[in-house]
Amino acid sequence: MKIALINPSVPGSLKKENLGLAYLAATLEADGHTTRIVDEIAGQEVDPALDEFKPDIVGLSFMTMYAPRAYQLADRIKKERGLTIVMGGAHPTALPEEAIEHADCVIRGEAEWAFPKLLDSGNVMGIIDPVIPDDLDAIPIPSRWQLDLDTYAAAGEEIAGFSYRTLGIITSRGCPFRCNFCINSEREAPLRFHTPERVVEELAYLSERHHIESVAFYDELMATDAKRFREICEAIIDNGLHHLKWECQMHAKTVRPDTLALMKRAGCIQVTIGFESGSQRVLDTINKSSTVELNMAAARMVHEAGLRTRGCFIIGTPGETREDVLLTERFIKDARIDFASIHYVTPMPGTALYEQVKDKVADAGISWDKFTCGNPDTVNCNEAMPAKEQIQLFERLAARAALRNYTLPEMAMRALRHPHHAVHVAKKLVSTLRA
Ligand code: B12
Ligand code: SF4
Repeated sequence: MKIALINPSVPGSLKKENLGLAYLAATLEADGHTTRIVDEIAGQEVDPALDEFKPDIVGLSFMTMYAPRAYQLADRIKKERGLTIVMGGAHPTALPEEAIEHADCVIRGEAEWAFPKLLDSGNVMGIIDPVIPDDLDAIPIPSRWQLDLDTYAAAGEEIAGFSYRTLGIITSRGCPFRCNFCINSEREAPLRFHTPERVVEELAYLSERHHIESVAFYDELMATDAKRFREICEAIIDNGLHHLKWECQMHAKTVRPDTLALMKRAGCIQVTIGFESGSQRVLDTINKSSTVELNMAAARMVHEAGLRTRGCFIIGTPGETREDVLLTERFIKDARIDFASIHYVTPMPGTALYEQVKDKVADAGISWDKFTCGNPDTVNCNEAMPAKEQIQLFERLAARAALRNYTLPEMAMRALRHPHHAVHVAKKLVSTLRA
């Protein structure tokens, strides 16, 4: 069969490759099907691609913010071409009853084995809860060749003002923690790992074929199995791939000085940690499985190892007060976070937080494309502060972080590269800091 796999886009989409679709394309091809990824984010147009490829089936992959675009495409393709539509990805997995209104079939969660099996059955209908892969190395290497990797690599990753030619890789799936704003709070999927051999094979391919300077590890958390993580670092060094600069996400509990030293030797330059808040009360409310002390110690260890910290923080969780936000601001300074990413809490479908406030979300009737995690204009989840005050605190913290995140030469470099964006940011900073 011929299957078109569509990656919908919205204005302002991040230019990061959708590896989920590349994994699916690889397993479908291994099962004898012909696939074509049609990637709006890389600038490809759906209609000419479908005219040329003439698929039997169309698959759409999307997170919540892309849902309106995905539904629009699906309805139009059904009406004009009468093709069978299958949906998957974070949003259809969370809200399958909503998605099936625009599709013949929704597969929830990881679909590498389920999608080909479904096509073989000839009964492409309904909502399917698949058996997910347990042995990750058994999944073929994702068909990255079907993605416009040059566009993605060139979009790059910016670290400390420098932009590196970057592509992503996934070395594990799942997370042992259950933060209430994350889909892992509701998802049953166990932790699974690729072997270091497979990781090195993919890294070598990206380095040789796509000439990347840097790699982004898209794992939710990379060091949950400390032994395997150390083996990956050693394999990177042994295979001469430590010229690649990289960053990864860690939980404070998995940060250890000896591991950090090895990571640095293997090319790591930045560690991302979800500190979320400087208030223990907030950390407990969101089920972070960490303490302020542990988070502070982790940030210090990262600094002492000579690596940069990118800290993620969240504002507006239920019960958060002004004092809690001020503690977060204090934490960012005291922990000497190099790059602070400030997010406004958003009840993303599929999370425990969404389950808590879903009636409010339904009443508000806000379009899913507003659910970007940086947009205070969705639903206020926090009764402890008036929405207006909370948004002001969020914008002030985000503005102060933006000023701290770059040194003056780094700001100048960015302004030269993106002059229009620089003017916009400068105006926003001035108005926010004045308020
Ligand atoms: C890597 C990652 C990123 C990367 C790359 C994203 C990308 N282009 O794919 C980066 C860092 C850029 C990113 C950014 C964001 N992300 Co993100 N990200 C992830 C993460 C950790 C892993 C995704 C992944 O690659 N998994 C591995 C692959 C194999 O799985 P997959 O993509 O889900 O695909 C499988 C299935 O979903 C299914 N499937 C997928 N598509 C289709 C299609 C069909 C037809 C079928 C049948 C099946 C199917 O089969 C695939 C193979 O098994 C997930 C967490 C998670 N566990 O999903 C969050 C996650 C997807 N991200 C999320 C969010 C919110 C964001 C941001 C908004 C965060 C922010 N504030 O910046 C941005 C938005 C970016 C944008 N504007 O496009 C949420 C989405 C929640 C939701 N309800 O939509 C998640 C679930 C994390 C969370 N908070 O819980 N993200
Ligand atoms: S540690 Fe990260 S990936 Fe794991 S549940 Fe918390 S936010 Fe999600």
